[in-house]
Amino acid sequence: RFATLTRQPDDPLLRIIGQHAADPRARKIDLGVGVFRDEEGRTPVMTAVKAAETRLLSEQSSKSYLGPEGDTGFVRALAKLVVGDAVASDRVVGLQTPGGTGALRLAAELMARAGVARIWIGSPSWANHAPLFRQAGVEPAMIPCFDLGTQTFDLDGFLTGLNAADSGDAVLLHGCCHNPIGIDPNAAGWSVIASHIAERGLLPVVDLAYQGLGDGFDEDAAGARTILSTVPEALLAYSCDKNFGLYRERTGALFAITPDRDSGATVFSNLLGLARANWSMPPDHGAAIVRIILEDEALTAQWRDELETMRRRLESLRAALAAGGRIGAIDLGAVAHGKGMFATLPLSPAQVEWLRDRHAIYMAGSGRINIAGFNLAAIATFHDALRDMVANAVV
Ligand code: PLP
Ligand code: TYF
Repeated sequence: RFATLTRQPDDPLLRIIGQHAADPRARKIDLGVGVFRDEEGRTPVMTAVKAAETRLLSEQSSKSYLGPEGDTGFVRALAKLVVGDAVASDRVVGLQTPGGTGALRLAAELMARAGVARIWIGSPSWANHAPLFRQAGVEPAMIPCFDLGTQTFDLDGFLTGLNAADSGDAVLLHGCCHNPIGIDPNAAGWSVIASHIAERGLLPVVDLAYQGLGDGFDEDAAGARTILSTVPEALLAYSCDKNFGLYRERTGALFAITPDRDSGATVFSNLLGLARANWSMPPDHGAAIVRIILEDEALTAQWRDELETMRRRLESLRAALAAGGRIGAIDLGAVAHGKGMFATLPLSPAQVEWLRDRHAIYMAGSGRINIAGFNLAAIATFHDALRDMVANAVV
């Protein structure tokens, strides 16, 4: 049986972690995998998370099963925070999932069961999106809609691409801090996308994995809320893994917006059944931490404060990177248009490889950089390395 299988490539992004770790050069810079880092390059446990964990350790009285819906207090608190009053609460159902990835996977399986054949995705997108939907039986259809030279999102190109969609198809939207480009629609753009989707009877699937790391906590949910308040049905996959720094704890949720309470109950029963057949129940620890934080005013304030510090760090690093201006064909100034952790520079695979070999700068083969991997000294090194690349006519 196993002889029929062929060898699969490993995740190129996760491979960079190992390559960087094995590099003996002291000045090496890791701009690879998308995790937040502080000025010293660490990805610390947030102090609000530590405090909640301490409380959990002393107060948790049982580890007995919960159920496929996970921690309902977590789901309720998160719904309030994310959906806000964009949609009447009797039109929202949700459940805890193993991270944003688990939420997306569950969304995909629900869509497949509901007869959604295709999902339209602006390209490039997070490398896991297309395979995840395809493996669940929903065919991804890519719409190229970013210009790396000018670091802009081509709204018209995206909408034109959507004209080929059939009613009943789905559309994937990055809620904020687009991965891998860093460029989101503006408020007017979100409104246009929302009405376009509603008019054509498409199902929006919003992937919100970086709330609070872009313009601000509520600002970052504004696009998602515009979509949710415009359409009868929608899915929202949420990840707490970046904005609570929980990564390996696999903390997320899937919300469905339904036309009414009755259809919500049907959708919810399907989500519970799919979750049960996948992972039975989600891992508890991360969601318990988030619930403790969100149900406590002081801890919430502390967490929001830490998140804001992280957001500001990204903002100032991005500005410092952009201050490099034009280097050869690359206009670094344009990365100032973006927000969040990522930007994708117009670099060829050969240039990415050259920067790694010559200057110990590690980034995804696509030219995507994790801005949190910098500090001010590393940005100066990066600017110099790009100038060196241009001087050596590396293309
Ligand atoms: N969606 C996007 C756009 C992401 O960048 C990520 C990153 O990991 C995820 C979803 C998945 O998040 P999680 O680690 O919570 O599964
Ligand atoms: O894009 C990133 O870097 C993050 C982290 O298989 C990530 O989303 C990368 C690859 C992967 C899972 C998470």
